[in-house]
Amino acid sequence: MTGTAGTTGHEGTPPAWPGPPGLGGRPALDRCLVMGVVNVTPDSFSDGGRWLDPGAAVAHGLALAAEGADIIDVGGESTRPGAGRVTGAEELRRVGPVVTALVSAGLTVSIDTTRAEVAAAALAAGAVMVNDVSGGLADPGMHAVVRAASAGYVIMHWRGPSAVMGDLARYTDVVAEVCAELAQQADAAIGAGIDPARIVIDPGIGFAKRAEHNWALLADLPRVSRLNRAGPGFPLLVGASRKSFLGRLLADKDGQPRPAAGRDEASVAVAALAAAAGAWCVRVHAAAASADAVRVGARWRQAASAQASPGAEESVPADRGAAARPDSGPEGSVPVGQGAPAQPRSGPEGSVPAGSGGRA
Ligand code: PMM
Repeated sequence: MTGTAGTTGHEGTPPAWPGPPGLGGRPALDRCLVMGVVNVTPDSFSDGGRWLDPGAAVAHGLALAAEGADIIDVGGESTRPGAGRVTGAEELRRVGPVVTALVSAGLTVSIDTTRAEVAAAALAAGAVMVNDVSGGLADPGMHAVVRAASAGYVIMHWRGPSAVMGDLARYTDVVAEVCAELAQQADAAIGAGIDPARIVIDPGIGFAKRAEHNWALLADLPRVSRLNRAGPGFPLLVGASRKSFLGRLLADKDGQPRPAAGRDEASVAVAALAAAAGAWCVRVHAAAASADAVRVGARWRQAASAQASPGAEESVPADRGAAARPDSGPEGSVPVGQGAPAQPRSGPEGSVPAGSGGRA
């Protein structure tokens, strides 16, 4: 596991999470973080039931961490387009033992849920962050749970449940509209008493988005991070891994989209570009390659920054995460998500991504 594993806050210590740098909790790394996905579900689009068995899910979480994931995101309900709901009891039955085991192993765990009761149980078991793909819109009890635990809170852009989200992918200016709607979600969380320093935002790649919407958002990550407003924005999480807009981009000569299992290289490319654009974290299935990719992104960003202000490169601190990866070089890495010279808190300045092509 990386240097972010460790104290979980469930034994009377203050909750610690790999928060955005300087925003409380343990020190953050000087690079984009890697969040490894553990879907304890029979029907997720990306891994279709491979980790439904609790033992297999725990082993997978441990493997992702060993490969370099900084955070392990455990979910018990599929959000694939068209998916129906499972009950809260079933969701909890799936994720409970997995969260407990991964926390006991010293990993930093987030809980991927839209339900307050599931979030509360996972936080009580030692998870330190709630990843709510509805960003507080699905369960009116979620904000109180996050606030009470002083947990990290990923607020994703969300227009409605998976069963209907395809019909909600209508935008005139997708970046402006996603920013405005995310700002409302963030403002509601802050209004409910959640510490803004605990908030991470996510444009929700593939959620009520068509391929062109996803690409437009990826190409404008700095503006998304700032929520299209002046001043510093929020740390940004990007979850593009294995989603169908990548399958369409990589379609075969007959126009058949590349299946999810063949999308990892493209997902890694997005991770590198998102890291270079200043993302705080990428949510991925392929942890090892993504861990390399975010280091490339950080170094790229550092070089760009040094060129913009000569002399800055020498003063950039070394990647504190390097110790956990023996093959990580000692070269300095630019703080991403907060400390990059051009961004006072999280606003990634140097956007790189481009492209076109939905999980959509
Ligand atoms: N995507 C999925 C599930 N959870 N959480 C966040 N914050 N962002 C995402 O983009 C996101 C998510 C769906 O992907 P999966 O089936 O591979 O878990």
